[in-house]
Amino acid sequence: MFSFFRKKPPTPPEPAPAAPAPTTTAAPVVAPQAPTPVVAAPAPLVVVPAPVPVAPPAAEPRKGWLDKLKAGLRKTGSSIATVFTGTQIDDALYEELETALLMADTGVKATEHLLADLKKRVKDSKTTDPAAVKGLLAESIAELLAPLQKRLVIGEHKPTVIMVAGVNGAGKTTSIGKLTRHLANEGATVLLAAADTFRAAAREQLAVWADRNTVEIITQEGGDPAAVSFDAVTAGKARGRDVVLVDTAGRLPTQLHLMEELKKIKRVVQKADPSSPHEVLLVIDGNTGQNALMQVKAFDEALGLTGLVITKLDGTAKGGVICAIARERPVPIYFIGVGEKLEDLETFDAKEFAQALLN
Ligand SMILES: Nc1nc2c(ncn2[C@@H]2O[C@H](COP(=O)(O)OP(=O)(O)O)[C@@H](O)[C@H]2O)c(=O)[nH]1
Ligand SMILES: [Mg+2]
Repeated sequence: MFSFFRKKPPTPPEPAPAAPAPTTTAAPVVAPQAPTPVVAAPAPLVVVPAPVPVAPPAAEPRKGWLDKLKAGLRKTGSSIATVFTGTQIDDALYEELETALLMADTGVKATEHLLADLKKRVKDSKTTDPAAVKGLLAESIAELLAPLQKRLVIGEHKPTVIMVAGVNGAGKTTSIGKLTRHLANEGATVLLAAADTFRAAAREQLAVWADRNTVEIITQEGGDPAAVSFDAVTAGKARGRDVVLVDTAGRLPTQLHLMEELKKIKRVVQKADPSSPHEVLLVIDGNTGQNALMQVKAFDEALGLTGLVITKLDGTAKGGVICAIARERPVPIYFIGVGEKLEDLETFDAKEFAQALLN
């Protein structure tokens, strides 16, 4: 297993906050309850920077991942790559490339940018070989995507509160499950808030993914999602958990009352911990195409997104939308998913993605 997160050494303890007023009378269900230690560990007097490797220590897992990513992006990339199989670099090549990029949901603005940038690169390199142009395009895409490459940091706040939003079926719960396992494997204690209170199955789905020994779930069937989130953050603080992950119900940005509900969750979480939520993630289905950009804009305006998780990049023909996001609403991509298994979620690497796309 390779490191997924960047851990910051804990900050010195803050003064104890005043106990917040409960927002709900119904008691939350806590399941399963981890045994409470009899004696709490004393806070370290000297803070030593945690020697956690940021770079993946093993090359092998990353290679396996890269193969999966390449296979997943084949549908998006193959039509772009065929543009470079001819013998000449001419207007026809650029026109074909424009069409291929647009078909891959790269969007007009990012397509225009990539074409102009590529022409400049071709001119500067003085190449006459179409195959070399493919390499230049990969460089151009990698440069466009570079600002989106960012690591999720945990350990700066205790708990690090991460709110997760998105439309129905985007892969929120699955991604939270995968993240939870990775966090637990790295020794972080996780508390999940099942704020998708509409569906009983949502909690069970989370529980299946969670490592039952190290993960607790705060849930309340049919309850108020904001109240559940409040209880989870309060419990996370009281129990000294490293991360609180808030799973919310799916919603479309056009469902204004549901977007208001999300804003309320964020406000109420802030009451439980004024520095939180530390991360607000939007999970996007990689097959969504141009609509993904609209989702990023709408959720960003409502919540102020700090990061994205792009799922289902296995077999999508619309992977170009990441370029559109980079050009028009550059919210960092923390993770990308290429399947339903635990190992099918990885950190986003701009260069790797660009190369996988054009391979
Ligand atoms: N192929 C594929 N399926 C995924 C991926 N991530 C999630 N899924 C599937 O998408 C479906 C919806 O996921 P879920 O987490 O319930 O979505 P939610 O409604 O946003 O919580 C499930 O069948 C998942 O197994 C992925 O990266 N690739
Ligand atoms: Mg869900």
